Amino acid sequence: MQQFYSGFGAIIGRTNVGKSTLLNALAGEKVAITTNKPQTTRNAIKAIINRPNSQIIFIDTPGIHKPKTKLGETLNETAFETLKQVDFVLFLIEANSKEIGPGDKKILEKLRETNKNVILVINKIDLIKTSDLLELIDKYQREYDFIAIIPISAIQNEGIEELIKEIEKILPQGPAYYDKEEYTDQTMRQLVEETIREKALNLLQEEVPHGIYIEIEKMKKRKTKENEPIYDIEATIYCVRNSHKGIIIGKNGSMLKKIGMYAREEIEKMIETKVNLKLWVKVQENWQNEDRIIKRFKLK
Ligand SMILES: Nc1nc2c(ncn2[C@@H]2O[C@H](COP(=O)(O)OP(=O)(O)OP(=O)(O)O)[C@@H](O)[C@H]2O)c(=O)[nH]1
Ligand SMILES: [Mg+2]
Repeated sequence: MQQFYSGFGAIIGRTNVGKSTLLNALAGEKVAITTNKPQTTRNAIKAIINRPNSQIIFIDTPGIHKPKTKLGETLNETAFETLKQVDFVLFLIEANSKEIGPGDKKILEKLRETNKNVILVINKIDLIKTSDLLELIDKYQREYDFIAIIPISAIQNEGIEELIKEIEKILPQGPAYYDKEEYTDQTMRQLVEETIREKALNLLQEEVPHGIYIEIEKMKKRKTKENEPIYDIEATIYCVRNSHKGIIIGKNGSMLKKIGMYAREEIEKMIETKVNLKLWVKVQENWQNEDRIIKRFKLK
């Protein structure tokens, strides 16, 4: 009988380097939301990839950054805790960075502590000339004994197959941990919350996006008069200031309408059912420091 291989791998890196974009490229599906704003990812999110002789479970993690709130500290902790639970690590950096900054130094320190198989993945090579990479590679090679160094462009799907091949070389023998049909561990509720957050993050500017979180109040399937299935979904966008609430609602409700429209379109595609989406906005000033709320971003 042919051998089967499987394993868990964490994707770690500073915020905004493209970890979630890489997760989606590896999965060939949209599993995690991605935006051009830092600190987008707030949970360790799994994507399950099935190959003929292997199953690889990738775990996307929140980006490492200098925390300003308890939420920020929790996000960093979640990322570093994930490192301990995996068989291998993809350490993601940006091709256009010149130096090893404090965030990457901290990550290298944690990698040395956990002593895992680490692949250095250099993302966003579409932004540079490949010859410029040599210096960066040299700097990182002095810091850690990586099992491989792979340049990629997650957004252009470049280098992804090479990366998977490299991972397959180090996968231990093991069973398929998840059903072939499963592509993520997120619940439908989480996927809906994240979709709304992505649309809000994309449309909002400056400090407003960092201060929001989404809560689903209601999600119920029913039949329309025409006997068609439809989901009624009600969700609240929480923000940290009254002025932010005004911005999120927008003139005559125009911003909230836009967020709702984009989110509804994507949710409908995702669950292949019509959706009636109602959004509310509420202020909860200090939620980023409240244990009751930020515990949902801790590793389970
Ligand atoms: N040019 C270029 N941009 C990329 C590439 N990969 C990701 N990006 C962009 O980088 C930004 C951040 O991407 P994310 O995938 O959200 O980054 P992340 O590391 O998950 O960020 P956090 O969740 O905040 O830690 C987005 O605007 C992406 O479109 C790439 O290969 N090339
Ligand atoms: Mg992310």
